[in-house]
Amino acid sequence: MTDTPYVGDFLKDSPKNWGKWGPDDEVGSLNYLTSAEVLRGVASVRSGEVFTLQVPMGNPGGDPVWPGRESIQRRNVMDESFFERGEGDETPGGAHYSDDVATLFLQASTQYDSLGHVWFDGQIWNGYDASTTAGGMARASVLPIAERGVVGRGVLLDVARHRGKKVLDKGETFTHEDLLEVAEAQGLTIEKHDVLIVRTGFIGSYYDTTPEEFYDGFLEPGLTYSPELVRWFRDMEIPNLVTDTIANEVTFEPGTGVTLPLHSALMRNLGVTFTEIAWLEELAEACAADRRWTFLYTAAPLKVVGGTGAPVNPVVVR
Ligand code: UVW
Repeated sequence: MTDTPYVGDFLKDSPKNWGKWGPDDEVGSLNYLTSAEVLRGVASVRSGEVFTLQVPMGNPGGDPVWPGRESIQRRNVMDESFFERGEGDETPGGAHYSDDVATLFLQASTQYDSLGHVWFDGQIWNGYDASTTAGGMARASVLPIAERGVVGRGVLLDVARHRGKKVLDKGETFTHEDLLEVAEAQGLTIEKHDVLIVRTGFIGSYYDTTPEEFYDGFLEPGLTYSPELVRWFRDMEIPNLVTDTIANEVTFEPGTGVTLPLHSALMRNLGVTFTEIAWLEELAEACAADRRWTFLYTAAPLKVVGGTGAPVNPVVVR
């Protein structure tokens, strides 16, 4: 027996945006990113510096993934060694080439979750029946997000730097009020429709330690649920939450032990898109160096039909 409440009871009074963008919507709060929001993002560009936010896929030391998932398995099915063995695919003109094939968890790198990724009470985003997830997402897959693309003003909230740490502790939490405190300390005003990019240092720490140490007692730092936080996301009309953690929130809600309740409260109920495992180290250094925390954020996950999520390499222009 566990005392952990059922997530549906835990969130029974939590607000929803279901129906707000019509009965067929599959991109949720990305609807807030209108052309005017794209131009607001463009207007924040000053220096033309470019940053890419994906972690490498297939790092020799492994990739940071949610326990139970695996790093990409990539192997060559054509390369010079095939030609040396006389097994190469010789073509007229004689040029050689390489080819490779990969098996991957679509959520085992920097990725967008589809809005239908997590659910309870038999309903996913916008009230679609959870049976539509069977065998491939017939509703609210990652494809509509990929087709739309995500472009707007991004703001970096460097919680780790604000707390004077290279990386937050395992299980260390913060709230929307902490984000506002970080913003104030950074001299930044979070505006409606900003893409929130939150740094904990956690993904960066994967590369500084061993997998054994990283996964020991797996408990990520991150945002923690409160009704006020959910209302703040709703009122600020936040389209996209991006973090340098695997799951964008503290692994278990500290008061109850509920696993990842913001996936349900923000993604399922409000349609906030989640971008996880973001690489933020160089971007954070640049922002801290000239104390400019706003930029153009652009991203488009791969167009995987029926996908629960898909890898992405977001591009930021400062
Ligand atoms: C889980 O699905 C557990 O996490 P994520 O949203 O990080 O893929």
